[in-house]
Amino acid sequence: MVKIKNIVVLTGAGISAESGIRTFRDTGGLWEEHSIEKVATPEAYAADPELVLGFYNARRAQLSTVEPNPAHHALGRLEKGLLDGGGYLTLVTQNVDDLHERGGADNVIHMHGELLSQWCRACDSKFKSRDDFTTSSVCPKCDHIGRVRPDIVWFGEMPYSMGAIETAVNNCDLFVSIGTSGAVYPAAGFVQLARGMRKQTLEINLEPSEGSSFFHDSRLGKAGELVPIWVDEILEALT
Ligand code: BV8
Repeated sequence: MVKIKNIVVLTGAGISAESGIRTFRDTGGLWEEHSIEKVATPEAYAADPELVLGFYNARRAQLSTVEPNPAHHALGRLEKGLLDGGGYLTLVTQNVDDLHERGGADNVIHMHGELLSQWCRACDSKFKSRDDFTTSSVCPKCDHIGRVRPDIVWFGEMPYSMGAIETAVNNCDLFVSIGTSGAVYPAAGFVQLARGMRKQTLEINLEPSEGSSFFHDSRLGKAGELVPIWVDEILEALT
């Protein structure tokens, strides 16, 4: 049997649900209260920037009230354990929170951007900030007023690091999807990419995702309970 040393993990909102961050499409999810077209597209930002900035200000402010859960900590442990064993974890998240980093993961690909990062459209620089932003906010790099937008990949925009993600899938022994509904592309298509490259695939989710039938294996339940168990299995098999 091939030893599993290189792993790509894709996470979605479900992994942060037990930390108290709302998911998007579940009952009570964010998209029940906010329309995607009004808050998560470049057109929405052009039409009503204050509304969009307010939506992201509130979610950014929430970050200081939540903590990583056992699933985030387990992936931090997996990153270190694989490195010690001569392998590598590529942790790709669709989440814009910082809970993976606070759970101990050092190399996280935020393919849909980050709440704590801002992007000045005047000078094209990106900078970290916990502040609220308005249409009067000033870029700390170029002093332009009103050109700072959330560093978030909205619908219709190209997700980040697609080349690096494809390379990582190509080089992995196992692709694992955790806490995502499989409703948003291109992330939802990674499992098919992995299958096309003849990789093993595993889904860990509360319920079968939209792409569930593409996975070799599926573990259903809470990420906070299942992910630490799965990580222990992987690290034990490495020794
Ligand atoms: C692009 C902003 C071109 C950040 C987000 C028609 C068909 C196919 C595709 C399209 C189409 N029309 C348009 C598209 C493209 C579009 C798309 O996919 N639309 C869908 C809706 C049809 N995609 C795009 O526009 C993307 N860009 O395609 O560019 C391109 C790209 C590559 C190559 C060539 C061309 C840009 C997408 C970025 C969207 N940005 N939001 C923000 O505000 O947060 S999407 C939003 O959805 C979040 O980022 C989120 O991460 C993402 C995915 O959602 P999930 O994480 O899966 O969350 P969800 O609530 O859905 O599910 C939670 C799951 O967790 C559930 O299954 C639940 O059971 C489970 N769960 C709950 N609790 C737990 C749990 N599991 C375990 N434990 C628990 N405790």
